[in-house]
Amino acid sequence: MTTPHPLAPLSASELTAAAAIVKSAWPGNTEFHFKAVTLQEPPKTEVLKYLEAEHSGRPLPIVSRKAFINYYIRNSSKFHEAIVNLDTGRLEQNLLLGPFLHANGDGEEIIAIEEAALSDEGVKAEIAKLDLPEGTVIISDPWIYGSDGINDEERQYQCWLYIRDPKNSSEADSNHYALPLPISPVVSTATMKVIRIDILPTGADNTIKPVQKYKIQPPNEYIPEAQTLRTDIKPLHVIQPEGASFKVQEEGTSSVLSWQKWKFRVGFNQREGMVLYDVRYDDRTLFYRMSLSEMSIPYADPRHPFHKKSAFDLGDAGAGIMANNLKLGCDCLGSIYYLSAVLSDDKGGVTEMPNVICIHEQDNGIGWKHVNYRTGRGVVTRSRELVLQSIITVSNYEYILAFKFNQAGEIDYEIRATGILSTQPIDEGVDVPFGTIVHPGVLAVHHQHIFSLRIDPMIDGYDNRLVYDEAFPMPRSDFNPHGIGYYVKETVVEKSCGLDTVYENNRTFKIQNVNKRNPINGKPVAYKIHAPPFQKILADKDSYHYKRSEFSDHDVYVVKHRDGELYSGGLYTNQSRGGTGVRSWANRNEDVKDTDLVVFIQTGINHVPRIEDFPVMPAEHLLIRIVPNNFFDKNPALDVPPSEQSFNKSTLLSVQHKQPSTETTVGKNGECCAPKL
Ligand SMILES: [Cu+2]
Repeated sequence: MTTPHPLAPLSASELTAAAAIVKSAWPGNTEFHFKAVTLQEPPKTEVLKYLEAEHSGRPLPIVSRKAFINYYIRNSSKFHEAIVNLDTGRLEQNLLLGPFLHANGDGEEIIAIEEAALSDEGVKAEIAKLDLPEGTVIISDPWIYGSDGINDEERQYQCWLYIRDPKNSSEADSNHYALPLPISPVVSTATMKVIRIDILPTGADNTIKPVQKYKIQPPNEYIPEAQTLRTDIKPLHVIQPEGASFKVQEEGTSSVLSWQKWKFRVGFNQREGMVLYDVRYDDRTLFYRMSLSEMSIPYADPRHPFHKKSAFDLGDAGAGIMANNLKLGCDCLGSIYYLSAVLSDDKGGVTEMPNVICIHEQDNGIGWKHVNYRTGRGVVTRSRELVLQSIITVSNYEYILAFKFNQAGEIDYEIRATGILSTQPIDEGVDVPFGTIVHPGVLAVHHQHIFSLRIDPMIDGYDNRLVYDEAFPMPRSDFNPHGIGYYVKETVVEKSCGLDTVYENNRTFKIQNVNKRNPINGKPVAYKIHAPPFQKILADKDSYHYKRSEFSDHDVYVVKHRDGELYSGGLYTNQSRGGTGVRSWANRNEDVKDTDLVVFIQTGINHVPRIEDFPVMPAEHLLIRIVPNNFFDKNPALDVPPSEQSFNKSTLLSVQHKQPSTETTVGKNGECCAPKL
């Protein structure tokens, strides 16, 4: 067997070997609940040496292969963290973690929690008070419990209950979010028993009313068989008659992609899902590592128990383990290459994750164009993109996450949010300022989706700096007598910190390498960052939401690189207390100038639901752009062949009409005439 690449995710045999080594440290009858078995990425300094050798064809250094594991002794709150050396078979670390550190949920556990909630006698007694028709199906959505500092030392789930349309109970895909119930059991993961039943406030204030007969509203389904489907849409086929222009080299559990001067390695893990490593353009280094680091979804309803509702979908669940099995012709159009993955399961085995990333090219409109109006000659190129897409389902919501590369040396990270709003019951005739009624008796509470993208740069070398440009009006003077001048000033970020965009100043962040200068203008080579504006977390600074969501208060965080600091909301987000994420790292006040730094880019949506977001939400889009800035000596897409009908083979639908053709004459001495029409 060839040695795996140091950045390749653990293979099936490595996953089971790592879990077996942990198991062997305990008595034979111990039952385990594994939460994560994943690659312990080697120190960056070691990997960089490996990458240098790899790219120059020198002998590869040996980098030891390690697994990071966390697990419970099953049905207990004994949470452990272990490091296994897969080369030696040695358990290098095995720690019982202290209080307030809890693992993510997992699929098996969530199903067990649903059952625990619905089989509880107390819950059944409350449901009986609703006087539901015979045969009504109750659905439980277990939610990560959240934090409020009140009796929340133990790991638990808050379950939101719903019913399926009683007139269509056999339809398993009926939209239960249209029929929410006012009963919310809390289940302990240590005992798998209901420890409390919350009755939800359904009016405009905190009043809790005894559970009474439930008024069944009409259903609101999203499935196609419940709709009258439109019939006037004709097929649109994406055809690449000669195949795709990218190349995928699968090397065990990771793959190397080459496309249009781009080259990078793709990995996939339980927590972040898709991770890009060693991103290069035309053999120039750009990024050591790029991934979605965390997302935070704090809700606006201040009433118990909704005040704890705040999800961290990567830390609480995992973008890898929640990834969809993508389907040809549905999730991805055109000539598609799928990547599959293998992740750990809860018993120390493996879970096959087929088709978790789809790779394809797409046309993104015009790349660049100019028409010389004197000659009438237009030169135009299309912009071709390479897309790597992954879709995750986290309970009610879907996120469509994509890295897009283009021919101008640019990278876009696109987030689309879709799926179904997490709903709660509201009395008829009541309106509240912290949510929108999306269906009779159904409240969709306002919430923020705040995303944090981690960028570990190596722009033309390993020592980089973060700077920002700002534009200011020039004061009036003899030089600027008309008061119209303005200038751009650059500020270097010296210390680790959180920073914000200042729109009045057109503040623009750039990651620079001052040791590499542009040959034309002498400026440091750089990549700049454009991210959509977002409202920072609204929960106040003393709240648990704010303390836990350490990335949500700034557009950009810059910190000095430290191995293992990958997750901007901290390693363990479930019922976390804060103090372990990027805000805390930035507070170390370390030098970040011309060194190995990491940048976290935040963006988000303040999701004030609209009725059109129900019963399923049209995808909302966010685009983070990472684009070269004085990195090339001219437009790097100049060599893209011009767009021509002979290549693109478009079809004329309108009646053929003749446009006036243009003719020009250039005299032999270079003098030129006006075009003759
Ligand atoms: Cu939303």
